[in-house]
Amino acid sequence: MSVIGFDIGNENCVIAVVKQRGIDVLLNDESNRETPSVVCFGEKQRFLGSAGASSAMMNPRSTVTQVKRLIGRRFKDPEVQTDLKIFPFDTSEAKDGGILINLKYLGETHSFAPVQILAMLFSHLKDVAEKNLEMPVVDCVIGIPSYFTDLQRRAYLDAAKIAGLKPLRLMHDCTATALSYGIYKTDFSSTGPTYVAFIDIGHCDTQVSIVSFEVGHMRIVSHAFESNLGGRDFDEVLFGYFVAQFKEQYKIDVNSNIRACIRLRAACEKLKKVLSANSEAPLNIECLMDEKDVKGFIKREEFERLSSGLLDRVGIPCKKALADATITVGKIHSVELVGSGSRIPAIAKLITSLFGREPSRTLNASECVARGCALQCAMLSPVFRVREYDVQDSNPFSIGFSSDEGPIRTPSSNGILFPRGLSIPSTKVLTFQRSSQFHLDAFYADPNELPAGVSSRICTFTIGPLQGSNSDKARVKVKIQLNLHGIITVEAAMVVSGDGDDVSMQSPSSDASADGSRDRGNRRIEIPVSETVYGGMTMAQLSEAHERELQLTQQDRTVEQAKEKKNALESYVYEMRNKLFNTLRSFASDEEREGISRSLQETEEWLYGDGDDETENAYTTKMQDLKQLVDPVENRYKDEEARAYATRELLN
Ligand code: ATP
Ligand code: K
Ligand code: MG
Repeated sequence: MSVIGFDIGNENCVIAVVKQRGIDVLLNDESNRETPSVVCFGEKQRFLGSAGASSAMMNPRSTVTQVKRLIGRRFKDPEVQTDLKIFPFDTSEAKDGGILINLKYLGETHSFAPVQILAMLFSHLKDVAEKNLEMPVVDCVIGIPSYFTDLQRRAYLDAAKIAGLKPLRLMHDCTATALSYGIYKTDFSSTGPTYVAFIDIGHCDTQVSIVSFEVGHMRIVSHAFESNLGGRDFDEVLFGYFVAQFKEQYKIDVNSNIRACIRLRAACEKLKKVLSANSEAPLNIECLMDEKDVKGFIKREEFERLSSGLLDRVGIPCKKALADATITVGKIHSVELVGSGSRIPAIAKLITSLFGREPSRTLNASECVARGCALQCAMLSPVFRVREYDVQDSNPFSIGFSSDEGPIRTPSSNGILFPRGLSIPSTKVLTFQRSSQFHLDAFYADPNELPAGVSSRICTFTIGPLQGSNSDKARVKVKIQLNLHGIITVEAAMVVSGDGDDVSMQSPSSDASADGSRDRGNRRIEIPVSETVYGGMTMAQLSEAHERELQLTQQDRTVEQAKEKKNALESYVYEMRNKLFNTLRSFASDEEREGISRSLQETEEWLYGDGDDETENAYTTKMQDLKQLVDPVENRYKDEEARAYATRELLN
């Protein structure tokens, strides 16, 4: 069993694996360490990852990128609407308020939920990993942004399940990075914690965590984020600049042409990268639109001036993380800058002025999340031995509960059952006095902590019916967990009866440590619990999606196999034509040679005509027909070869 870490980025995915001698990053089909997060629907098959990126321009409207932005979100969410404006694919609102992505595939329009598209990406990465390792990949740890809501986390688990993966943990990106930083370090002070700031600037977001390290132990002190600020926003600055310039200079409106938009955006991203290493850069696109070639040019200074607003915003989560950690800049031992979006030189400058020291680049900026996830996977997997290391993550958003009788107030925590900053995982036990089935609602208690537009509802648990209680009011204990993925679940609910000792009788109350030992002498009967997640998938939908994914994979395989057989037939035609006039020449009669030659010619013509796009079976049949003619000649040649060999052996 392998232990794998996945970093699923908006732009790139990375797969890491723990081996006996260390952590490896796996290469994809094109021998790259990063795989584009692209799912593209061609006319007859899907193209995933690198293949998706290469096919994107041919299928601009049926290529999905940045699906992570849409996962577990509502169509009407203003942030989603802003994103959808720049995505070239068609979308609509699903019945449950979610998002549907509508794509042309096999001559028809098909609709997929973002979770299904994400599953396709997972399934591709799983495939890449399995090919590499030559063994099944199931257990894994997946990196997620710390600002992901309960629903987004559940959607990740659903996508993983559809793809046949089993995440042992969804791990916050910066936590994974911090783990890959801390586990091998032995030079931490033994007199107190060492504080390190991790700043991850990706394609779409910026995340900051302050982490305290002690020997054998790390603890996340604070998380902060800006969910709408990443490399992509810098591309948009350049994009806007050139759209305006080209409107004036070439009288073209790039925004009116999807293909031109995609090409200009891609060119701007390249330009941005060039500007990271050079003080100026040119932009040239042939035939951008209206048959016009365009030329542009920008200096780094100008780019920095245009993006000064974005640069200022990078500082906001950094300051917030420090404030939440209640430590001053002076206490920070080092600032680790990761994520490829951070390669813009002006960003490092800004961080330097903010923290009063240059950021370090100790870690591999694009691989650290996947590496940390792989390490965590090894730590959680029973089949692997890793050095003892304690990772304590922190709850990003305060979570409260209410029941049919109103908000649940606990004496200690001001109505909030799982406060922000609480360690993950955590368990709480609530006690109620009830005579029948009841509901518990989980919700985010402080909208100010959440990304804009996110609903505060999490889910509703139905507790009961209450069996085994013969009194009017039964004592019901509900054990609630903020689990390792950062998801709220009810672990168990039970009716407790008897005169045994119980400290949490006041109804309702919270008591994190109430468990069996306190209830000696009591009888406990477990009662059913069901959950309703708003916008989540039901078991039936999940298994339907799984079936669908299998069909799509089968279709891709069918098309791929036909292509392979076609290639084989093509090579056979060329090889035999060559052999027929060389090695095989003296083994065929004139008549045979003519017949074979004619068949080879016909097959070639067929391949470029009617047979250009045929089934696997059609190519196999053609191959068999050819072989029937060629094999007797080839066999004569082989027999002769064998005879000659035997004679040589005899003589020696
Ligand atoms: P996210 O974390 O938002 O999900 P991601 O993990 O895919 O996305 P990264 O791979 O860390 O993101 O970073 C991708 C971003 O980095 C892109 O915007 C890309 O243009 C940018 N980038 C890559 N190389 C450079 C460079 N040399 N200079 C500037 N930006 C760069
Ligand atoms: K990445
Ligand atoms: Mg990232």
